[in-house]
Amino acid sequence: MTQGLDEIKIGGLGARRRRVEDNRFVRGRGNYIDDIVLPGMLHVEILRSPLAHARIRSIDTSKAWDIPGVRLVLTGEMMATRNLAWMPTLSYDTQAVLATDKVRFQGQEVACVIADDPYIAKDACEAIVVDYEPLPVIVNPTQAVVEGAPLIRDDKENQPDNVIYDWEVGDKAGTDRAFERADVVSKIELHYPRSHPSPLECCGSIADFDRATSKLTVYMTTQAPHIVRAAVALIAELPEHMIRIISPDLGGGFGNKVPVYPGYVMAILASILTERPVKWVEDRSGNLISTGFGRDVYLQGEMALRRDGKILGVRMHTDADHGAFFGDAQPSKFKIGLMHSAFACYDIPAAHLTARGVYTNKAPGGVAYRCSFRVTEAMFFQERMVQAAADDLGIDQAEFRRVNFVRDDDFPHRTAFGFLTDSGQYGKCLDVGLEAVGYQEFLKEKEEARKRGRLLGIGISTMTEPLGAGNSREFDILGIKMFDSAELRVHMTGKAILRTGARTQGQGHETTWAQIVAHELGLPAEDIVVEEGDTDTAPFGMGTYASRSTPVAGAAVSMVARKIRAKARKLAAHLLEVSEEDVEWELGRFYVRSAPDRGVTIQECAMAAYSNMPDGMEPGLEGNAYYDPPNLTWPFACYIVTVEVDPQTGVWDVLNTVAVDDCGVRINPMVVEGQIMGGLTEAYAMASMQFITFDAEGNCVGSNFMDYLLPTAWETPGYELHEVVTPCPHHPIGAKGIGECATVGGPAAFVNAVMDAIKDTGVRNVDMPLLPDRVYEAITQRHDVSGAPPIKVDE
Ligand code: MCN
Ligand code: CUN
Repeated sequence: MTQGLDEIKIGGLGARRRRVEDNRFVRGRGNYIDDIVLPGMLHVEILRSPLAHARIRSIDTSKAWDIPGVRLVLTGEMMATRNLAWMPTLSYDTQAVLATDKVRFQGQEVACVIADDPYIAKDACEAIVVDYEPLPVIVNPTQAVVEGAPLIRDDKENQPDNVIYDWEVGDKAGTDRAFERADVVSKIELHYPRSHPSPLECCGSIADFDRATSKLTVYMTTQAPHIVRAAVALIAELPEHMIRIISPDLGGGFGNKVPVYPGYVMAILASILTERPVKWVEDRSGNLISTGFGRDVYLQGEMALRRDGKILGVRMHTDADHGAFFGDAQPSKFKIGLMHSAFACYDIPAAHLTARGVYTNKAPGGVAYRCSFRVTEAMFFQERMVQAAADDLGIDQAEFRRVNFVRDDDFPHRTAFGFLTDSGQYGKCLDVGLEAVGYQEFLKEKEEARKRGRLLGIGISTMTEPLGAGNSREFDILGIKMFDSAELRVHMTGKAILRTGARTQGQGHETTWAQIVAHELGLPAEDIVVEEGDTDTAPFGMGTYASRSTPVAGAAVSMVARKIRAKARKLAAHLLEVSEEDVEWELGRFYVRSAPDRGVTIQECAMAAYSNMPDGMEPGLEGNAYYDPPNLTWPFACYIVTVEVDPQTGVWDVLNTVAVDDCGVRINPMVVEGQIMGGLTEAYAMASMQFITFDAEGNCVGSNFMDYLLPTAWETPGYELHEVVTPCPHHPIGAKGIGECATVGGPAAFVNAVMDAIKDTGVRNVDMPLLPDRVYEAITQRHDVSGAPPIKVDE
């Protein structure tokens, strides 16, 4: 008879446990960067460039210095004396901290003021006089490569043009042959517009250099505190043990808090120079205009098709607009990130991708916003291409996908671009989705409606995406390998503290990691406190992005708990006076195999570790684990959206959204569902309303929440969620990542639905956001509508 614990009751794997961090968040008791006030703290404000491209003739800061309360005014020239005017980026480029020679995008940092309060600093910024000589501006890749285009990066040697890279992957010859054999070739051109993570909390930091101890403590809104410490140690050559990075509660990250921004560097230098703590908190326009954006990629896609629906080959060419500095925060050796994860869920004989990256006069960024390093673009392009191909063949879009899916018995599967996928039930997910949305009935309803002049549409998006960078063989940042870690300390009363190298930004790690420990050790989840984000206390880890926490740090949590259980087993054998081989485990308890009633709880083992250990055993019950995943995890998703488009106005309403997600074993189904709903909302926002672009002068249009809209509960459609569980074969508890799936796969479902509704017009594409006027133009003018900048502004 078992006496093991009920796993759900103790908050283990699968429990819909309420998020413990919400105890403070919903009460307004979070501890965010702006809540932290240190004695004697000064404040930084940044002066930003009004022009997108201009030579700096001179900067006069004298009036700013005269304002009472101003402690320091920094310019690029002064940063240069400390060798800090430029900083390296994670993509082996350089980025200006404060401009010296030229400004290269609107909003670029030109000078900063450090003062007693932020208002004085702001006023003083306005007293700085900068003499600019305007230069011609580039806002899209076409302009960047025309003959005679102005050279943006004239600071660099060996950079004769605006091209950052030309890169390719796949089998060119095989793909060419596939196109020769094709019955039908389907083509489409798309632009995935610039989009912005816009977490509710903007970026900020407090640098606190203590001259007496030589210790530099930096509180900072970062998703990856250890990488920042490593970067400061390796690049600024400060001793690593004298640097402490603390990432306090984060008000969302969504990728925006991965890059290192000039403001952080300014605050650090200012603190060293003034010997006072220095705080920098960014305002909303500063965030939208200058920090890491997502996408801004163009696609020319082609598919070679057999008449019966089989895909024979895929050709993709992408042009990526990186802005003025190549600052992609991505750890792979692939120039265009994981773009070539496209088509991983389809069984395709040959594929070839070429990618070009260019400099433009826009803020740098490129791989931030719930993206897993350009997987968002990859899956959007993939699913838009798939729908166009099904239409070109006149085949049902669901059937077309089914015909081409990798089959359940075909794993592990090597994709046409070389990734190894390991598990999934793609057809089943699609079936669940079609059933839930009432596919056949909807098609009939759509036909009926059409006869009465109403435009209904249905969009499908199915995809498997690579989540969880590393492994360390293929992924590194500045040479540091992509593994992660966990450290577990079980106290004598059986309560415990767990620390990991990840950094939650709202994903719920404080709740879910405790559930993994509960699953492995039978300690109730509420007895485990989880702490992340302080480099002085947390074990080394690469942080949270690319939905890598569960695949990597989460796996480390399992592994460290198993180490603890192995030691506890020895303690149990000692307490039960039997040999270790005679001890069995059930959740929360060891017992004697031949006498199951004789047992000890995990808590009794913990007490023994401090009070009654066997001779020769090291006291205490704690350990750590570093986990290097053998592969990425490959969750699968099927999103289906139905819409009605008003032909009189171009306004479209979502009728129904069905999501079927397979992220393997779910640690906390409620947290997973929250991730999916949030992700779908971001997908809907990008597809329908989020507008940030540039005019011909390089003015950023939409760097405020009047234009760049965040959907509230009022606009957000309802979602119907379903699940399929295909455990990950190489993860200790079978989990796959989920944090980005719906943002990655969602947009194509919304756009496909609208395009399906207006298919009769012959329009192949309207670029996101599908604003009513764009849809209206497409319907009435019967042509594609591009969203590529520059936009025309009224005279
Ligand atoms: N989870 C689970 N079962 C699984 C997979 C995940 O219960 N099979 C839980 C995890 O325990 C975790 C959450 O779901 O609590 C997300 O896990 P995971 O997929 O591992 O993603 P990360 O924790 O690494 O989060 C990163 C991911 C990214 S890259 C972006 S961008 C994003 C996202 O998470 N930013 C977010 N979701 C966000 N959600 C919030 N609230 N705020 C952000 O800034
Ligand atoms: Cu690309 S955004 Mo998330 O990986 O932090």
